Amino acid sequence: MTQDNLFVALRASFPSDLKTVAVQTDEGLQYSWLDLERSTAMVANLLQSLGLPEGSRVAVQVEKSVEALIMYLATLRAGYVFLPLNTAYQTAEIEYFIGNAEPAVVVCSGANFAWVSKIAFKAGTQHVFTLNEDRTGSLLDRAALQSDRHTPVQRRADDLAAILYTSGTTGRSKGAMLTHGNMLSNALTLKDYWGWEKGDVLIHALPIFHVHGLFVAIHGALINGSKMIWMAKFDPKRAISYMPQATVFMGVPTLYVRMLAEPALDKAAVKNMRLFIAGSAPLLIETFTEWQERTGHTILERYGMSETAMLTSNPYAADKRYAKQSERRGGTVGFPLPGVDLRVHGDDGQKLPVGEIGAIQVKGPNVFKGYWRMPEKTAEEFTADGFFKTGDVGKVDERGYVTIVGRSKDLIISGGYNVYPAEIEGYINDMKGVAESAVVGVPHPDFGEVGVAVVTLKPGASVQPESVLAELKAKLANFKIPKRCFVVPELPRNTMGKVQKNLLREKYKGLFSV
Ligand code: MCA
Ligand code: AMP
Repeated sequence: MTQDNLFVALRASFPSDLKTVAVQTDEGLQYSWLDLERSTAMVANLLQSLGLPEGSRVAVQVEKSVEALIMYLATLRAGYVFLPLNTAYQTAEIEYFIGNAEPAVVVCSGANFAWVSKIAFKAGTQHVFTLNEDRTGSLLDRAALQSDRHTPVQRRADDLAAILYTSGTTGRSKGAMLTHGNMLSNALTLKDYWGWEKGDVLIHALPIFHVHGLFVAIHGALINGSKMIWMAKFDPKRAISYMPQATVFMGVPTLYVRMLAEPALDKAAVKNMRLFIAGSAPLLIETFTEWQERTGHTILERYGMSETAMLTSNPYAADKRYAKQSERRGGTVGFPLPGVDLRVHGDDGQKLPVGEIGAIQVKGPNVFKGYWRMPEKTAEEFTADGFFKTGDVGKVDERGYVTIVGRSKDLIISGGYNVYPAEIEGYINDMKGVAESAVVGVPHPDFGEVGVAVVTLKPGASVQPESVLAELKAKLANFKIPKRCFVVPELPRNTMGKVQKNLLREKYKGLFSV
């Protein structure tokens, strides 16, 4: 049997001198490649000592730290399935994910241990560890007793490596099952496509609960043996101050908008930088152009999903093997990556001619295995000939550049985080006195797009918009809370009785005057 464990491929790319720095933190701590090798061995040994069943899920809801990165790598190394959870998630959200995934191990912060462990034990989890930002907690205490030698567990390319929950248009989250093969193929493709070179240093500024920060950024650096400057939390001033020591930056558009607001961002500050990459949400052409003017660098925009990792990318440079063009075109997401088959289909299922707008469908070694324990949902999202329906609407021009023009799924992308209106509406509709609600996305200068809730009441009821938002805040992750709420007499409907969200979007589009 071949050894396809992703960790082994990442480990094989570590530099030959393991004593050099692999990760440098905001606090000035330095972790060598040897530290990563040994600490992941210790945590992997701890996991293996628990006698967990094959395919066990390891759910982790902790703040970003190098130890959280070690936890991820150790889970791969030990052959288990990593399940990252955003630290903004609250009780109801965690209850759903843990209940659905039934992890054998849960890792949370000490501060959340009481409520998280209660949920976990109820769901049958046997082991709950703590891991804090200051490198304390039972996980590291227990791992410290383990050997720092460990042989990575044998995995096949088709074995699960991670489950990433992505909300559904019905409001119920689905766990996207990604394999070792999915992630390794994507990492190798991007290493080549983005021209990673010896000596590259990545500023890691994103959270590590989602594809962008966890896979694209971490795998990108590790598979190139590149050092990471590890920011526990994004701060535009600090990010700019790291640029003289770095060469690559990856961010959601909001990070670029925030750095542009800093006077320190100029050509001198980015002199050492090789590449700026953006994704997870549409990059406004204004941001793209302003960045070009201020820094002399052209942001490379790419497009992906939790279910597929990266799908398309603007070119790094002219390369005859891949792209016909070397130009990074603002407003487009570039070309399908090598190995990715991307097509645009019409409503009746036929392939559309060049330039026409339709549903984006994809196929490739990076496309996930299906939704965790949802075979019907999985079947619905694939075409008969094996293409995954992305839910994004776009077109491909005559030169092959892909442009995303919208989404068929009702989704708001706020600061790079996905917010599903159906989930929020469900909570609002359950509130006392509320008849119904509609949550729509409107433009926002910082987050790109934010949610606005429009609510109607039951006859005789009196509910204040502030109390709707306060009640939501008590239940849901903070980034999902609509930024404004309006109580109105009725929602606009079409002749079929369907709420016309487009009219609401139009009505409220100037609220945050972009
Ligand atoms: C924070 N807030 C937000 C968001 N983030 N509101 C809307 N959208 C957001 N994204 C609100 C909080 O609710 C809070 O409000 C206030 O801002 C301050 O919170 P704080 O956590 O301090 O905010 P921040 O540190 O300024 O965070 C902004 C951020 C963060 C750095 C842009 O949202 C972020 O890291 N976004 C990146 C997300 C990401 O990595 N996405 C990749 C997904 P209040 O005080 O009222 O409570 S992967 C993906 O999409 C695909 C696969 C792909 O292609 O990559
Ligand atoms: P997620 O569910 O977090 O994986 O989000 C994936 C979605 O983010 C995609 O289906 C797109 O709608 C959106 N997305 C990612 N990158 C881009 C981009 N560069 N431009 C526009 N939308 C994007």
